[in-house]
Amino acid sequence: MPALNTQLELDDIQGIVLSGYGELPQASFLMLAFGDPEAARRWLGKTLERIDSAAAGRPQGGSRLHLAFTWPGLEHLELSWQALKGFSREFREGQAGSPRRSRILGDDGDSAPERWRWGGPHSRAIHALLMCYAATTEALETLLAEQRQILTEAGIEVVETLASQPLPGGREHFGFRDGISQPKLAGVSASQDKRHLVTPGEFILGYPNARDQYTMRPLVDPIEDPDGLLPEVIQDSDLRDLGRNGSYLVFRQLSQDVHGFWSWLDEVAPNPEARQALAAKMVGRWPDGEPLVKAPRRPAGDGADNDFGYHHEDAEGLRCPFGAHIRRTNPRDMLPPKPGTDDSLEINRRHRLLRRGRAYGPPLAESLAPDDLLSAGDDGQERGLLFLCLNADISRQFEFVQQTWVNNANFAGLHVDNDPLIGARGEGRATFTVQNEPLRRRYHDLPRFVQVRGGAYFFLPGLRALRYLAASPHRLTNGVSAPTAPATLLPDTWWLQAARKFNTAMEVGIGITRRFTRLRNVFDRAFQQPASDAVQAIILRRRRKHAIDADLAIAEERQLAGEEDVTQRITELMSAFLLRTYRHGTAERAGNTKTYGLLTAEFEVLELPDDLRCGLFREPRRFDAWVRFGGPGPRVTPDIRNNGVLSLGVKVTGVPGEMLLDDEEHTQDFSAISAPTFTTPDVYENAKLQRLIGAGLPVWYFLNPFDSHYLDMLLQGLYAKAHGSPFEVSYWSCVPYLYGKGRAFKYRFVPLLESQSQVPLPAPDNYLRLAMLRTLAKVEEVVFEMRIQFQEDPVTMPIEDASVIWTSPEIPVARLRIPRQEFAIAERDRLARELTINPWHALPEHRPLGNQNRARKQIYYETSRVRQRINGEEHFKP
Ligand code: N7H
Repeated sequence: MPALNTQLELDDIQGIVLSGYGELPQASFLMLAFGDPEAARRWLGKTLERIDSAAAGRPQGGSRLHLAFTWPGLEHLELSWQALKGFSREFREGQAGSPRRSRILGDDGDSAPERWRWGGPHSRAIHALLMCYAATTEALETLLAEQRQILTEAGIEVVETLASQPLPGGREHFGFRDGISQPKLAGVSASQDKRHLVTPGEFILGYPNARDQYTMRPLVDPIEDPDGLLPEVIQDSDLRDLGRNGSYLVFRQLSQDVHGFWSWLDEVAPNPEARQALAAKMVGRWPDGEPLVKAPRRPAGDGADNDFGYHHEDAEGLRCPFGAHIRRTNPRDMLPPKPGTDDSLEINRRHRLLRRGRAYGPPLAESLAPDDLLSAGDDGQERGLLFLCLNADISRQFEFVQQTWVNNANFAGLHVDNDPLIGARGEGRATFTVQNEPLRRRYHDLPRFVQVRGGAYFFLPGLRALRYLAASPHRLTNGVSAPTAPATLLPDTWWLQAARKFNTAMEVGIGITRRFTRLRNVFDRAFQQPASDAVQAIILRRRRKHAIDADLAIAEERQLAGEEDVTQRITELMSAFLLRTYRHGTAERAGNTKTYGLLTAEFEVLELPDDLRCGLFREPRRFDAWVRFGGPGPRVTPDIRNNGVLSLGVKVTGVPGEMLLDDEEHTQDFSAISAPTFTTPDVYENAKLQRLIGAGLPVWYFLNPFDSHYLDMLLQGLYAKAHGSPFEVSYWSCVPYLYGKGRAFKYRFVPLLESQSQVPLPAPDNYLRLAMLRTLAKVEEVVFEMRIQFQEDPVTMPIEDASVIWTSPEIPVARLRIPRQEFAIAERDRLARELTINPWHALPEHRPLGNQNRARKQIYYETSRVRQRINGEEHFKP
């Protein structure tokens, strides 16, 4: 067995992991929903002081508190995306998270999550579990009153209180002694019994597991833990370990039909002795806990012994049936292919559970004796087990036990049975087989005795991890305004879920239309211009009617109220998105995310008439330049699934003169997209869009009838499509720039390439890059003409509104020549990630104008720094 000598950090492990707190028989479990994340963190900071570690030893009376979180809870505490992603899939998905999960667990019929009282798809989201233990009812009352008060003050709602009720003699409601058999933690327990000895890494994260490997757990980049709160990863890595000393906690409220159980037994058994014996066969132990393997016929009174195996003592199941509850849930040494050997025990060791359950509800009969339970009749009261268990890998441990052992009809050579006590019954009823000589005996029509009423998966962090969760999330921006609420702050109501589904459906729908590219091209030739003119006419009518911006001179800007706050908020949203999304070394841009290619080029200023000779265009000459062709964000997707708007970034180098930004010298950048209007008319609307992107609802931005952007949507829709090649698209600046004193211009890069590439179907993920490669293999150079147009009227050609297309004539001023070259290489892609295109890398003569340009100064600057920081890169100066 590996790693027996692993030294556990007891002072960092929550006490409940190492002990079931038999000394504290009173317990209550509070399911919590957070309000404001900041308040929740403050509450956590205070509460964690009350949580005892395993180093505190077993409790001597008094009370104890422990804390665990669901994945939505951790998200709500604004844990970074990188850390959130590190949790196991089943934990992220949740116990009721998918039909597949419910099938694995056997949660169907009355036990289906839709019917759960809590934790189901229709109930309030649960963020955390506060576990309260006490020696006496009074002590528990006091503890609960005090905790409720603190919770109320922190704006935290108690969604559900699950009060346990201890039963006499350590029994559970069917009348059997429970909690006898537990795995023993190697290095902690004195036991040398290899049937029970298990390496702690099977229950506690951050230690080697039974395979001598580290179970998957959340790790975070050191930049996200600037105060060094978390332990370092033991393996060879510079990451910090958020999982270490934590454990996954499975919680299920299992109601027991005690009357149903004993009356079913009464029907099939001829007398009280036979009734009790059959019940014992179902459990695998006599009511007092004595194992059938040791005392098969009747209790010998030797007590709740756990020192037995199955293969050598009872290979045929004649003493304890194969299908008995304890034989299914812990088959010990009977597992194939080599039952009875250490190998068999080793396999078994990968599926152990540390049980921490407690009974709830009043006993049907005080004595819990079978005869009394039967004669008590049905009192209609709810009772059962608050099943809690700890494990390092929910899928390999708890879910495996449920699926492969408890609910598996083919367990141990059986074919129609499942766990007689706790098994799911599907549509019908189950069978229970009792091996016997000369013939086995089969019992039919077992109803479901145990139903699921609620459930959730929790993460029970180590104490340092709790401290980390309580600390404010590390912000990279200098924080004037509070960041807007993350998506999960929106109540997870049915309509929001429906809206998300609608959003996805719309995106899928748009994606499908992308596949009809020829039809689309025909449509564009006929309607793109007239439709765009019509939309523009509507926008202009409104502008003229209200004489919007009529008071401004040509090239004059207007500062909008609150513009800086909004800009700050967008910057923070985007920075947070980057931090959440990317691991070290992989961060991409928050917008214009995918790089189709970064190429070298020549920027050739044309011979111009005197009145156009200004700034970069002062004299005809050639500059070296970089050109980046990119796709929309915020994620890197297959090209056919992008939103159909491509982008162009040009960085002209060696430009003489003082520049507006000082992080680079002598670079004049241009940036443009494949639509003449920008997605949002101004920063206010942009902030709304960013927020809805965060909530997974970008489509709502356009369709919300109370705050619609139909016209913007139409304009975007007219130009957004599956393009054949980035070399064959026009790119518009959308927003204006200064052209020397008193003049404002917009520009467009127009492709001079004749060819028209088709979108290949099915489209390879990077078909746009492939199209560029194909072109550069054929032609010596690809040329774009840069054309500019001047503002002629402040109302119909506004500076502050990017949804208006200017109609003044276009004048060619430069050519962008891209020679044949090899660009699809790793080095270029790395460079593309480092390169920052910022319209403020500009000569003062070409100062960016308008609110969205003003916002871009900060947004581009800060998010590129965040990106570079995540990637551990310096700012790249071309
Ligand atoms: Fe079980 N019961 O009272 O009948 N369980 N259990 N359980 N159970 C055990 O050996 C019971 C449930 C395990 O190591 C005993 O400690 C009831 C679930 C495991 O030999 C009794 C419910 C799961 C063991 C019960 C219930 C398990 C075990 C004997 C539901 C996991 C240890 C006492 C209401 C998926 C086996 C003992 C071993 C023992 C009962 C649920 C697992 C009496 C009533 C959901 C691993």
